[in-house]
Amino acid sequence: MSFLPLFTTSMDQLRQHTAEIRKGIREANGIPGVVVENFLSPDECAEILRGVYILEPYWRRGTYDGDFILGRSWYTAIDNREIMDYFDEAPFFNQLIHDSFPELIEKIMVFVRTLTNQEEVQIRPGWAGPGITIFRPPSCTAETGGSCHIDYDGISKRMVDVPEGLEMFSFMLPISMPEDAAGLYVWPEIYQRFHHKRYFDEILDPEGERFTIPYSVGNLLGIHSLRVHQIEPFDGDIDRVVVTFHLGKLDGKWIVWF
Ligand SMILES: O=C(O)CCC(=O)C(=O)O
Ligand SMILES: [Fe+2]
Repeated sequence: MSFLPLFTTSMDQLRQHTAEIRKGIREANGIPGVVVENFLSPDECAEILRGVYILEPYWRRGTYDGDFILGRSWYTAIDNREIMDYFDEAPFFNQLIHDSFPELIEKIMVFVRTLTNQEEVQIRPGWAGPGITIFRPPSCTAETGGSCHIDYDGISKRMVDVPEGLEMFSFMLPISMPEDAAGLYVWPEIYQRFHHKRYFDEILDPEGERFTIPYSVGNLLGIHSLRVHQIEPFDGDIDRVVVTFHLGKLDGKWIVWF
């Protein structure tokens, strides 16, 4: 198989490898993903998880029954026809998440500044920043896995269709994981190699060999946003809770959103 193994690093080592990582995860058949080990400690994850449950009254529904979001995400806004709500609620949720998890947000911003070699990286103006997804079994997502998709959230159709040079990455930071699987399937090819049925509500049917990226609580995983991927099905009764955000260079500026 021509797919390279994951690129594993730590926050201490990240600075030395930023160019290699950004180039490698952009390439078809390149690095399938980068993992920053021990991005959060088990105690930090447990503390965040407690906060997520305290904030349950603020959860919004995800795409399928049993899927929830603390914060806002563009794809659920599209799926649930809540685009106006997304922009109305983004400032509130950005503040809530910042106030509830200040160290988490600080760590994420240090990480994105380091990866991009920028002194300042902002949340995309008007948009929602990092959010927290909660997938609660039993559910469709647990049983069959997520949809097989790319993250074209908040970028133009042209960027999706002509992705050469597109620097956009999706990051997933698991803070609670079911015992039985729940990682991510990824495929070697990136999106342009696949058939495009509809711009939104894409169902992709990749042909290449699938690669499984196991999730580990506290390890941050990044993939190119246009790499085809899918949540692995999972079992048991533990919620699958993941902090998620996109990092992209749009109009020459690095920004974060979800
Ligand atoms: O939760 C995950 O592991 C990935 C979710 C995902 O693919 C997404 O939010 O676009
Ligand atoms: Fe995704």
